[in-house]
Amino acid sequence: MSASDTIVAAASPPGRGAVGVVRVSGSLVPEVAMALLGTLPPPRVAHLADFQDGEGGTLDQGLALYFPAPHSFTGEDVLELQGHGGSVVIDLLLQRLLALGCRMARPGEFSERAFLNDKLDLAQAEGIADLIDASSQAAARAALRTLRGEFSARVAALEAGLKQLRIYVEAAIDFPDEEVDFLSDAQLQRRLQEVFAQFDALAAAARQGVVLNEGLKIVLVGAPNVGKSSLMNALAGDDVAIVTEVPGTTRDLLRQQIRIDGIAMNLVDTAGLRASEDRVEVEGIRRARQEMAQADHVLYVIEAASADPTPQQLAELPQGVPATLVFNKIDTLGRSAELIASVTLPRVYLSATGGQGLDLLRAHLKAAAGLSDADSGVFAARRRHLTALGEAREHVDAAARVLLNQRAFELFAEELRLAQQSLGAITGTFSSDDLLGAIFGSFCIGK
Ligand SMILES: Nc1nc2c(ncn2[C@@H]2O[C@H](COP(=O)(O)OP(=O)(O)OP(=O)(O)O)[C@@H](O)[C@H]2O)c(=O)[nH]1
Ligand SMILES: [Mg+2]
Repeated sequence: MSASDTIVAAASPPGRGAVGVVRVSGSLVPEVAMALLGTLPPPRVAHLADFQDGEGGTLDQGLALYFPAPHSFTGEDVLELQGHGGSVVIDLLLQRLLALGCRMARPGEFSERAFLNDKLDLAQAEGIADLIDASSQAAARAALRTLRGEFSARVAALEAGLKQLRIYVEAAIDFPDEEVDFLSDAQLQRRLQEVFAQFDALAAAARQGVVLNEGLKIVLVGAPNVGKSSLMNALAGDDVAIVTEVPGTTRDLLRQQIRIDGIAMNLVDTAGLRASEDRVEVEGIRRARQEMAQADHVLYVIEAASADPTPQQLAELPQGVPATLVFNKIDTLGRSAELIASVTLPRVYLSATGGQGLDLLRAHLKAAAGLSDADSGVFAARRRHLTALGEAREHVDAAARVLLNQRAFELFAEELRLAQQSLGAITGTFSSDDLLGAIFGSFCIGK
């Protein structure tokens, strides 16, 4: 499969519709247009034509749009055919185009070509997929901002800041006699602080973008029988998990997506944590721990009648992941529902089966998502972007350390170079074929 192949795919969804759109991209486009339409339509003008079957017959009648390279979505010659939206009609058209030398496009291949031809960068291409997959208006608006390059522009600003810093320090390498002056230069310190502030602001914005895009991963953990599965069912409003009075009921991870005011929450129910000899249960507990470590938020469920968890029990919670203590089964105590949010480890008192306090938990989770109500300025982002930002920041951290502690200018410059490389992974300046394959492979066909 080469990028010089001419590719074709239906751009409209399968099934019946008023209009079916087929797109062709590549160097064969003029030839294909001549054979199919009997003419090469004027550039960028809707042209009504018969789609010819090559044996004197007509497959369909519709509009043809010709976008000559490089002024097209992919940057190549593109022909867009708008025919009638029936699956047989579209199939016939695709067969004809394949017979004319085109091949079927892989998922995301049009966008991939647009990326390879510098029509958009990687973050923008991901914005396209996120716009198509958007499950709320806020998510769609955020994806559009990314598609328009707002995220990329912020990354570019950060890259420019790093470059300035590097130039500044490279001057020091070139004029070693002035080393001391450079080091004592308060400006350098100030510049470093500015870069860190830029990093933090961008990471915070990107984190909101990830939440809008992918939702929050919320993992329910706790001892057996405390009511984790009951809580999962109550939040989901459905009997997704098996509930019994037998401790150790749940072994597999159970996943269910819910929405709280449009924000996706990906709930994961897990096996109760305890020392067990049972092989199946031990594996379940291992998975529960693994899942907990990757959570955006952990709900640590305990029974309202039991004492507060011991420091030893709390030590099981992963470092750096926000957690909430959920005191379940308040109905057995006749206690009223309550949310205590303004503490390091917030508490919710509720009853999963009775329903008291569930609204408090929902409100708490929504607040934990950290999305400001006015979503202005939020752009869609993905977890891989956050990872890349984190890596880049670590390199800048390391750069600052070697400079201030060891005066090692070469190491400093090297760390900055690595930081820039990490940032480049967001927009695709530095990206492996594997990464590109994974990203574009998740797109829909025809996009
Ligand atoms: N009274 C009362 N009982 C509850 C409540 N929530 C759960 N239960 C009961 O507690 C028992 C255990 O519930 P599960 O949801 O299976 O508990 P779990 O934490 O998932 O248990 P494992 O999967 O074994 O770890 C069941 O008999 C539930 O009906 C509640 O709010 N009030
Ligand atoms: Mg369970």
